[in-house]
Amino acid sequence: MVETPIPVLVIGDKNLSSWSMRPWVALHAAGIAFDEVRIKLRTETSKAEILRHSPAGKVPALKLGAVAIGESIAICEWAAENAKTPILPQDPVARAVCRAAGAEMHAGFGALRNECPMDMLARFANHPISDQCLGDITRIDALWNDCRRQWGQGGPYLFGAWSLADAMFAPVVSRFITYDLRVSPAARAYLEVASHHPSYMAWAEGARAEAAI
Ligand SMILES: N[C@@H](CCC(=O)N[C@@H](CS)C(=O)NCC(=O)O)C(=O)O
Repeated sequence: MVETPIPVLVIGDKNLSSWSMRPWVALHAAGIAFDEVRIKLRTETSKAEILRHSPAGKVPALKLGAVAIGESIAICEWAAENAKTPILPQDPVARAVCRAAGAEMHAGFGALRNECPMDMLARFANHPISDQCLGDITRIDALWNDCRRQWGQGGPYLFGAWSLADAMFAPVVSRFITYDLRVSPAARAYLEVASHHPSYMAWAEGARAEAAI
C-alpha cells in the first residue's frame, strides 16, 4: 500500500503572516497531522524560497506530495473535508453562512488589513485609523454579532462550535487585540474566547518562540 505523505503547510512568520495563520489553525483545530515549513518574510531571499514551494509565490501553501494548494480559503476547505474534528456546521444553511463569513473576510476589509497589519506580539494604544477602517471594524463587529445571535447557541464561537469562520477571523482577532480597537461588548466577549482557543494559543506560542530565536 502506498503511504499518503503527511501534508506540509508552508507558512510565513507566525507573528506577521495573517494568511498563514488561517489554514494553520484550521488544520490544527480539525485534528489533522501536518508538518510545517516556515519561511521568513521580507528578506532578500523570501520570494525565491516561497517559489520553491508555491507556484503563486505566496504563503500559505499546502503540499500534498507533489501538489501544492494555494489560497488560505482553499486550504481551510481542504481541512474541513479531511477533518477528524468537524470545522463546518452540520446544518446546511449554517454551513453556507459560515462559508460566506469566511469568504467575506478573504475578499474584503482592505482598510483594516492595510492600516492594522497583523503583529501578534505587539500592542499599540491610540492607533490612528481612517473612516474606511472604522467601516471595516463596524461591519466585522455586526457580522460577529449576527453569527453569534443566529447560530451561536451550541458554543461560544461564531457558529457555536469552532469553525472555518473562526479560522478565517483568527488574524482579525489578533489585530483587534494588538491595536486595542473598540468593539461592542458581544464582540469583546468573542475576542476573549477566540483568543483562548487551543489552536489560536498554539499559533501564538509559535510566534513567541520565533521572537525568542
Ligand atoms: N490570497 C492569498 C494571500 C496570500 C498572501 O498575500 N501571502 C503573503 C504573506 S501573508 C505573502 O506570501 N507575501 C509574500 C510575497 O508576496 O512575496 C491567500 O489567501 O493565501
